[in-house]
Amino acid sequence: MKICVMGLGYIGFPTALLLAQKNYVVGVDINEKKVKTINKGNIPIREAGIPELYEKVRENFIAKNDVEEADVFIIAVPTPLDDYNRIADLTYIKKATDMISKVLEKDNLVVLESTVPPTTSERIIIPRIEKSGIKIGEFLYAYCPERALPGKILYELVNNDRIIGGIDRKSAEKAKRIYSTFVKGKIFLTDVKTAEFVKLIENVYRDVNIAFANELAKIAEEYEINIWEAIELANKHPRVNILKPGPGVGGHCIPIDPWFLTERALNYKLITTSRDVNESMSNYVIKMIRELVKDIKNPVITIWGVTYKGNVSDTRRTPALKIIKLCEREGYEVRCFDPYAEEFEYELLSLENSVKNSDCIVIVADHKEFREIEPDEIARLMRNKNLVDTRNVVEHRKWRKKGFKVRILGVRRM
Ligand code: SAJ
Repeated sequence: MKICVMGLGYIGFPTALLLAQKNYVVGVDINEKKVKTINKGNIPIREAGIPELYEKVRENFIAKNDVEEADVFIIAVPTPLDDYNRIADLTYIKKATDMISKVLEKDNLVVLESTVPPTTSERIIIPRIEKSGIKIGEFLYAYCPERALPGKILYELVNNDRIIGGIDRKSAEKAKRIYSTFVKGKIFLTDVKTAEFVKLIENVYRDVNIAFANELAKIAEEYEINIWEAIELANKHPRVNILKPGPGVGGHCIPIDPWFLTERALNYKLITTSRDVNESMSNYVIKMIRELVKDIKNPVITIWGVTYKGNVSDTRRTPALKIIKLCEREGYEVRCFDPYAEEFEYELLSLENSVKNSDCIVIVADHKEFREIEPDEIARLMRNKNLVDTRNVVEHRKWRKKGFKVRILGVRRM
């Protein structure tokens, strides 16, 4: 089977390689530099197992800037949020659809993987493809969302169960045959609109439950309870799984997908209120910092971890950015250190330079490396020894023994 995968991002590229194990795959991306880099064997994605898989399948895979005839087309391009209007930006999907329409033939299968508001396939994508003169039914269409966790993408693309929504039974079955060439998890079939809806509610479930944990953290501080201990104990209940509080919700999915779900809905309240709770966490973190440095002239604040979550290099929609900008609004000087981030709006310093003469370290992303840092070497370099831990990452007793004032999100006591 010849397959064109449109979009060689953190999902499209691994998916193309997995398909290339049993098919001939043309990976299509409008970014010429990315195409050249990939064909030279330089892998643009830092995910375990990708370089090895590329070496294994490179005979069956090539990256190109333009689409060509194929049996199957898979669209895995980004769907950003139009922040001002809070609606999905379908520009990239429409561009990919128009490229496919130029070469589409009867009996081809078109698969959409990108996250979209429910009914987008039937209202927008399929009619756009039909402008090619080939009507739905003459070509097949399915919606196959991914659910791979950044940091474990290859493993999860293979082992997670998968939902496939077909515009008709024939489309669903053909898409299932294609994905069965690499998916070891179970594959469940449904219709297109339900599959679009399922993808969104998986992520909105997470946003709402993170908001619940964040609200509990604030309430626990009022009662002077340690929220981390309380959640751990509550989760001993066989049917309770409260998530973790944090400085906010980042990444290019969880903070966005709620708006895709509500875009054409009328009856919602909890979903957008949860968004407000999660967005309010950066303000809460600023209050924690302000309390610690209020008697210091021209405080220097050190941000450890600028990625959107621990142990990944992605900084898209990271809560760290808003915290940094709010620190600057307070008149603080800000310095950043992150062992994973490759590019960021602010200069990324070495660990040592990030804390030299600093007055307060703020842990924002929960990188595992922060747990190993010895406080005594840090204490010697700092001007004032304050630590705000928004992720309950470090061993606080060790830091307090070295003279640090430690403020943990969800724990009132210093
Ligand atoms: N976060 C918390 N507390 C938690 C869990 C997460 O504050 O208990 C924060 C993280 O720090 C991060 C944000 O939420 O800033 C999102 O992180 P995440 O791990 O919840 O989600 P992603 O964006 O890395 O991946 C999610 C996953 N969806 C679900 O777990 C339901 C993944 O399976 C999806 O494939 C991915 O979104 C996507 O691309 O849709």
